[in-house]
Amino acid sequence: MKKNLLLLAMLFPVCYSFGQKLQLNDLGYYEERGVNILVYSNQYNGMFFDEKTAGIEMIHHGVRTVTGGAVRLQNTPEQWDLVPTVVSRKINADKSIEVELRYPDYDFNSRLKVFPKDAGFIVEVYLDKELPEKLIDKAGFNLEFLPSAYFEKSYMVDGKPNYFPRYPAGNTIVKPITDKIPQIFGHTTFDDRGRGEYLVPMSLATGKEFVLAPEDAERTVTIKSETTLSLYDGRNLAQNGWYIVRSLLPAKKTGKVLEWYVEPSSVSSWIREPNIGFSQIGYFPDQKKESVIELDANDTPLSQATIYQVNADGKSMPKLTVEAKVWGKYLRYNYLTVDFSSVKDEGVYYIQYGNHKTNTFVISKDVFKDIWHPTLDVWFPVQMDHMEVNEAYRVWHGVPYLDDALQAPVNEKHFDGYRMGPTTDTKYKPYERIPGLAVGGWFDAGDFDIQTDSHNNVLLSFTDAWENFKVSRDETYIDQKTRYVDIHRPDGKPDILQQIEHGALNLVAQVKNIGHPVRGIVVPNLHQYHHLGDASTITDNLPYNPNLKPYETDGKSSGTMDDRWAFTNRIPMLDLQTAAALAASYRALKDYNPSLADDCLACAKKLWNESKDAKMPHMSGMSFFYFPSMDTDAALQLYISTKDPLYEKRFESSLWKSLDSAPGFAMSYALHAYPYMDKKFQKKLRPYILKYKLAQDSLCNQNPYGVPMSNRMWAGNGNVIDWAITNYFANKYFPDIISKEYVYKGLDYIMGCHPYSNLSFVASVGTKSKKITYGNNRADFTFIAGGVVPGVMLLKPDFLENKDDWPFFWGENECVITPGASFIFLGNAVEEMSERTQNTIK
Ligand SMILES: [Ca+2]
Ligand SMILES: [Ca+2]
Ligand SMILES: [Ca+2]
Repeated sequence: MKKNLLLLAMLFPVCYSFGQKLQLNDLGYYEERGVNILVYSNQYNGMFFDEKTAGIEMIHHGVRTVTGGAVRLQNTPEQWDLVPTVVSRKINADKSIEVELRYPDYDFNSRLKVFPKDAGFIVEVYLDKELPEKLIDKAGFNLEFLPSAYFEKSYMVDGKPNYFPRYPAGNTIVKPITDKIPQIFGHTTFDDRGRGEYLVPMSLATGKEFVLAPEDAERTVTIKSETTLSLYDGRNLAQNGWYIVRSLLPAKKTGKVLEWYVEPSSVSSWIREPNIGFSQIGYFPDQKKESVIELDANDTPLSQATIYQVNADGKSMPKLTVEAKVWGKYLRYNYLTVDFSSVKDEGVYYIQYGNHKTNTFVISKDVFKDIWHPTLDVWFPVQMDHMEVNEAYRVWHGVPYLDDALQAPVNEKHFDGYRMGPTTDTKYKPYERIPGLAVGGWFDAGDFDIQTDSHNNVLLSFTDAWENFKVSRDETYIDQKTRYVDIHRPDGKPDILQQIEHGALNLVAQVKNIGHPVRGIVVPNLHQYHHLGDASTITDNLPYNPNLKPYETDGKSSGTMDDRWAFTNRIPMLDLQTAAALAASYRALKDYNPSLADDCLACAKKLWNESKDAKMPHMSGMSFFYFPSMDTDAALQLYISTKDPLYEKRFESSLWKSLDSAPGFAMSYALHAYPYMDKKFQKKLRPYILKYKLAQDSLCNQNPYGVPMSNRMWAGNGNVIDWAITNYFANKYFPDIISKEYVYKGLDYIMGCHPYSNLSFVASVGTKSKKITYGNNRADFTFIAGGVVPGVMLLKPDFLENKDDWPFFWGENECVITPGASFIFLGNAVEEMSERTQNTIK
């Protein structure tokens, strides 16, 4: 019987389920071959609001294509539109899942009930009270479809055919703002130029039966309802919008007010392609080489894999056939490992597993030679604030933010997580100009704010790279005087020192002009914040003048409140972290830019001394994580820079305490201190390294990749890189305890041996790498070379994801400066390690 079905499936590739129905599984979602329906396994997030990772969602033949099944208040909700809170979620005895949603602003509750029926499922919406007056013609049930999953595909509405638009060009209408459901905190994503208007996208089609992608058995979804269904294109309002199918909820009705029948196609023979993980930069001859193969739960594991070598004549020869060892199950997939460490000859190779063949990779003594170049040569220059950045024929951006910055007002809750408490903690009044801030710094991520704590991390990484490896590479022209950066153009100065200078300039300006470092400097308007394009057009670059009207200018100033705000609440732990970063920068800069170096050290000491009087942090000023051992690093960096034993004493007392309570973080400080400390310190550290090794070994046995993958809402590549760096130092000083492999496997993971796909997570590094990242050019579905993405993110309960056809998931694809700087260090570290190995062999 099974054989016959298989035959049928082969004869009729568009082959719908043979009566299998969605079944509720132990993890609390509905499942059938190739289809998973999640009902609020993931909820909306109160920090970033609509992240397109919540509500009723579907994983369709291995790809998450549907999200946001919820009662929503707009045709095409944007990130900062109101999201419902989940009052309750329960699984009923009849295996239906019921969720109560609430919009507190409107005292509006609704209930969704989902249950399997026939070859699909039913969604019902219940109201216990009539729809509030203000939500009539606004509240509806929405289901969102990933545009890239439906590009170049067709749809049918009540039998009438059409195709999905590749680029948004639907109709919109203008409405008075009084009619609008307010966005969070009263902000608006739309720049109405003072006209009191907003936009409403019109539907592309309406009907009672929709069939999406009837030609593609892995993507077909049929939706039927007695209530009118409308299709919208969310990209008309926001580039990260999705295709949305929606039904309005009726006025003056209670009880069951809406019912949809949704039928996703299910290919009964479907098996996800194996994901054969390996390092896309290839392997150093003497390192361990292990491929991790990720298999569908329905796939039958093969017992072996073969490594082929590709010769100059184009012919491939099998080099090694080796056992594919069963690792076991992790989350939803099964895993095999293939160890081909014995292949050591330099050459071009690929892995063949059954009918699946990977792209090629190299084995060479030079594999680590230049992996960090794109990040330092291209990615960091493009992130440079207050500069024009040119690359050959292309201008990445003009000079931004010449109008920096104004004092942020008190009691302000900003949409990017910044907060101001009841005081400014500065001598400035709200909205008063703070002078001297239009200098240095980097765009923190895919957005364009200055985030001080990530600057501190970058300065510490860069100084580390300079001191450990004397990174003298010069491929960037950087002139602070004319605010001009030119990529691929040497200027006789080491780029890493120029970058340290650029970061330090902004931090020193903060401390000098404000008195202390600030949490961040960021645009005040939401319609500026989501900017995509040339950074120099985010503001008008003219200082704000309250005597002029909005959009009015006298040529020197303007009446438009678009200057960035400095969020100035004083945070003692940020002070200490900045003291560490500036104390370190002093050493890197002291011969290169002595006066800035002196400023760095003076600022570091000032912050350190003032921290003695510090009280508890203003919680209002914090929304990111700071670690209690922050004074450890400040004390260490000040000690290395000044050799003052006072700092050493403080460092040691703080370090050993932290090593006992939170060894993970403190270990990195201990190893950084190692070369500067005496034999007694070095001896005392040894047992901690032994303990550290045991802890890492047990941590790394928890998943098949052998690295500490994190499973939070922001994926964990930064952790993996930092872990590999700590292991680099541990190997350097305690090679008998921590082997080089603890460094290599961290790098292998970043370079492609990871779940979901086998792309390198650093854009343009390795044979195949991320082609789509959440950078400031994400609307063009492209990347900035050298950007490091966050990696695989866990969608609860068991789905790891890193999309490469949709750039807008920041938790998966947003390149941030901190891991970028760490990657430059790691690249240099493995290069140094491989040279050490070669010298030993000689
Ligand atoms: Ca930011
Ligand atoms: Ca240079
Ligand atoms: Ca301005």
